[in-house]
Amino acid sequence: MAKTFSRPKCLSEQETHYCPGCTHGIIHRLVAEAIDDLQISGRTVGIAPVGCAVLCYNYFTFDFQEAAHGRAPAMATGIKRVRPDLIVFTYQGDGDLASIGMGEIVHAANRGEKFTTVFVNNTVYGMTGGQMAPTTMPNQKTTTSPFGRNVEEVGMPIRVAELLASLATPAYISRQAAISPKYIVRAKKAIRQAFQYQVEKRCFSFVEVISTCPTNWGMTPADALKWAEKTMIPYYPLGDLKTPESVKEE
Ligand SMILES: Cc1ncc(C[n+]2csc(CCOP(=O)(O)OP(=O)(O)O)c2C)c(N)n1
Repeated sequence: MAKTFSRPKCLSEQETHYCPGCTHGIIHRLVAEAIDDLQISGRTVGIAPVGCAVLCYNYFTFDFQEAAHGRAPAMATGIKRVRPDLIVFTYQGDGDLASIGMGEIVHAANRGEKFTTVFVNNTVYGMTGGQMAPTTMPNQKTTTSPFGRNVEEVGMPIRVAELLASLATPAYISRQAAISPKYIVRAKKAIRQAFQYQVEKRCFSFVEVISTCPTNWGMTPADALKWAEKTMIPYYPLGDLKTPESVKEE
């Protein structure tokens, strides 16, 4: 029988610690496939976040550096500026990137730093027990919004991709989803494209990936996928928000 699928070279054999139904593992795979495909593993450095993906350096075979909570863009800036020959990316959750680290990502994007960010939006702080994040949906129950996110008190969820796409400098801003095969195929293309732009020195490049957290959402993995599609995608529309071509047309 023909083998149609195998483990990307950039993924280690280590089993992940993620909960059943979590999409971090899928997104790791898409990153690994992109790095394999572009043949850049020997010069790639990832910056791990503080969050559920804190141990992601165990799952990739290329180099990784751990950053303080939300500070991955600062570390990526330093590494890339000192070693512009390296391919540098940050991998960050919504608590890490859109809460404590919001200032870091906005300024790195606006400076046009020559690295790539993979932003995993699962609407909660997964690692610490499912607290409300800037991306939590209106009326969504979390451990710190037990009656649902009250938008009168805390405002509407932040659309990070749109916010960064409003800046003049970044080259590539995209939002994708890892919640069903049809979306994953597109997410794979966008993540590869984001790294390709970095290889071509066209940056800042950024891909938000709509994700799930069945454990903290209190749902089965199957229900979490359905909820993400029904509730998140209408508010967080998918597709490229900004490309180097769209910048030229402005
Ligand atoms: C300075 C600092 N503040 C707070 C924390 C606690 N903390 C650890 S992970 C985390 C949030 C992680 O959520 P997210 O970035 O959405 O990633 P996920 O776990 O959902 O993948 C927080 C607040 C910390 N480790 N360091």
